[in-house]
Amino acid sequence: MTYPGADGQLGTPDDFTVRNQLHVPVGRPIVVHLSSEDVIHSFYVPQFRVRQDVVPGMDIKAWFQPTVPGTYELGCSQLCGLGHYRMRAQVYVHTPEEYDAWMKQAAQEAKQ
Ligand SMILES: [Cu+2]
Repeated sequence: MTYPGADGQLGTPDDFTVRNQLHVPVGRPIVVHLSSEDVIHSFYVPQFRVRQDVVPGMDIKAWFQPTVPGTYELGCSQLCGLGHYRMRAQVYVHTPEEYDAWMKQAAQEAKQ
């Protein structure tokens, strides 16, 4: 997952990447930009009722607004190849204060 960093803009030098963890603040609309380097995958968070195919060569956006802090499962719902079974991650929905603290720490760690 690539995060926009302090400036809130993707594609700038302060972007940073965290493997298999999607951290978001509660109560705000979240837009994810989905892209694939190989085959069709599918972004799926069952508890949010959000599913969007991810197609090579396309920048596809999906959005959701988490309402309850907690940890949720994110999986690929498209049989995409031999590694499909391990295409999973966690969505961490934080309070705004927790999210700000996480963002600050993750951005700092990414710089090192
Ligand atoms: Cu898959």
